[in-house]
Amino acid sequence: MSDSEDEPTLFEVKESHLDTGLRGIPVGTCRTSFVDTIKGVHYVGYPITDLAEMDPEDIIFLLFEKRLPNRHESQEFRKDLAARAEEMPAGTLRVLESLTPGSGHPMDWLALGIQALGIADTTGDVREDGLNLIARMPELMATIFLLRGGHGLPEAGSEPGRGMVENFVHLLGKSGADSDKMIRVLRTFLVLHMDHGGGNLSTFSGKCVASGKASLYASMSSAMNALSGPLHGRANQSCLEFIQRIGTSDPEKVEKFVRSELAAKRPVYGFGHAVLRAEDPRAAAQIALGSEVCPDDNNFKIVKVLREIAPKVLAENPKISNPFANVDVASGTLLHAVGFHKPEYFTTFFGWARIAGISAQIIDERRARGGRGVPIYRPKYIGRDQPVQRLE
Ligand code: NMX
Ligand code: MLT
Repeated sequence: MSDSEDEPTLFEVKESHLDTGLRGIPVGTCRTSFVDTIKGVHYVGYPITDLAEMDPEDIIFLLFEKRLPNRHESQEFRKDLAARAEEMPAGTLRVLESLTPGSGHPMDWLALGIQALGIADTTGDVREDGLNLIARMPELMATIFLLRGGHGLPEAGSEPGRGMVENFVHLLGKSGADSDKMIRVLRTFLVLHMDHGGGNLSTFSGKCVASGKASLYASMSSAMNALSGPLHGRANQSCLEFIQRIGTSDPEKVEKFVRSELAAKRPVYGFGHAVLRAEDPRAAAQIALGSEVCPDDNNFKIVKVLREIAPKVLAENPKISNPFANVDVASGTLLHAVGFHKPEYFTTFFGWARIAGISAQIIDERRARGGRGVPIYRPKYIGRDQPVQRLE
């Protein structure tokens, strides 16, 4: 690659940028979304809060096609997804059934389930594979929830025509008023979590793996493993556990708790961000939804107090770049309030959502350079503390 003198300099890499997790260093372009440090994520130019109440299927169409569907396209897209959600491959089910109920983290089951689906299903065309995986996610998710919980395979037959979230809730065997709230919260959860630019850890990891021309399923399985860490996707689990440990919405006690966590060198989950420098609009959207679906929930009351107090305490430490609430501050509380009582499952919802954005970005990267794809990722690491030496 040759440098041209009239090209603008986007970023000057200094010694101090080394070993900072590539923080702020531009590495490529993204067509599905961008993150404004103050206004948060925009999907194909739309601020996330404008989209929060829309059908998840329409947002997947947006990320894939770079425009919202008209009514006819929306219906056809839903039919296409439903047609792709045919019976789960028997081999995938056997792999999941061979795991011991209750053991391992649900994110491990998800990464493994995706990899097992890939063994049965890979076509080699990343767009086809992405859409097939998206279509199968409701049944894969329900299968993981039920098998891991020791309940066997879903008894209700899959009905993909209901819609993705609706089918998942149906497969779990839920119905009536309780399932309506679950559906309401999950639909918004999926839309809010689908994409967050190209540099978040799970998306970046998935795209790295895909750049070596690995399959969509292998790339996505890697992305799910990247998402599983508590500083990234698993913060939604840790945040609810944190809130449950606080146990009170008394502001003084909440402040004391936050200070004691910091003193113990533990993260204050649900706060801080690598890129954002204001409260995440996805946090505000979920708190607004909580005021509608679970205003009297104890955890939700704690979230509201924490949202006010934690930023003030975190801001006392000048090292912390962003003391404000992030996407994970209320998501676990909402999931818990509508009936998902085991926090360890929460990150699988994040993963389910993110599959749409990561697939769309992998497809875009494969189409680059006239279909040759973005070259294999290969950043430079500078050797340190290893003078050349020879064997005696
Ligand atoms: N609680 C305690 N310490 C924090 C927090 C926080 N919420 N936020 C930042 N810090 C620390 C951070 O660990 C770092 O310490 P050190 O120099 O010892 O490594 C220092 O402040 C500077 O960090 P920043 O530059 O502000 O943030 P960075 O980009 O390194 O990390 C997060 C971003 C999101 C990993 C960090 O804010 C964090 O650990 N937050 C709590 C966990 C969380 O909620 N993660 C979810 C993020 C969203 N997601 O879903 O991915
Ligand atoms: C995300 O949605 O992936 C998180 O906010 C983390 C990030 O963008 O780095």
